[in-house]
Amino acid sequence: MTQTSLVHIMAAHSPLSAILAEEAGFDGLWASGFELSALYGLPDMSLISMTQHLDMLRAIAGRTTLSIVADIDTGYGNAINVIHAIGEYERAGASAVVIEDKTFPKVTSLVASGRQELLRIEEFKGKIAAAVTTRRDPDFLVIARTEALIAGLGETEALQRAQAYVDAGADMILIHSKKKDPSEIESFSRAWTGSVPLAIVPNAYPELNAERVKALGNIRMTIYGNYGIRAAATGLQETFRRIIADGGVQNVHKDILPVEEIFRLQRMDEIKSAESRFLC
Ligand code: SPV
Ligand code: MG
Repeated sequence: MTQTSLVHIMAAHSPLSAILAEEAGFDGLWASGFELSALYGLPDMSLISMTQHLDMLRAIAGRTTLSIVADIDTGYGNAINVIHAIGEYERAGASAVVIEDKTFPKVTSLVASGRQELLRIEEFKGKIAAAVTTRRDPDFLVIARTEALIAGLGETEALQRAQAYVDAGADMILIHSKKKDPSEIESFSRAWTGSVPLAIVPNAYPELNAERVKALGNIRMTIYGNYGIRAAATGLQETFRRIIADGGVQNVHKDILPVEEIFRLQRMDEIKSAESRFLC
């Protein structure tokens, strides 16, 4: 397969983070389960409900023109739950879903000694086939994510699962690794001869940049999976600590966005012109 393009997808945990991602020039958004869980102060372990995730996705879709890739974890249950979820996510404004082959409830992939249990291949194939059969828009992407490397089952199992999921109708394979360098991903990519492209989430191996990804030739999507919430938490943590240390906001105010910039991001100008037009 020859590389045609690489899309850069930024995680969004709120409409504001989505607006900032769009302005920065990303190609699309990742409605990340990890980021939304963290926003609620919770670990990413199937604690956030589908309704909570959908509500945020709808709010994001209302404030951006970017396509949204929905991280629907395990699909909230079995193939029947997936059928329900696909209808909901398509209606909510997602352009794609990623479903992972872990058991429900899942444990976040990158945590040390996480309990990583995978579904039987046949059962997960049923979930992918259910998603593909349910979608209304043929361009709505069903991306199958295998956690075989995360579970320590090795490349042969990961390749076997990925091919089985393509056979079930998956449009793309997301291959994830928690190794601290990209060797597992690069090796998988070189070994992959399947008919669909790959997606990756270089959280544990950030040195796998666009240039290296393009050189591999079959990765079409890079998802920046936890950078939004980490950047936001960095800003909040530093600012809050400074205010306590300084005994006020007299220093910190110069180093954060002015309120006028927040007005711009809120599109206050549109409201002002509507006020002068319609508030008679
Ligand atoms: C997410 O952002 O929710 C992901 C990526 O699924 S990771 O947290 O690295 O598993
Ligand atoms: Mg996730």
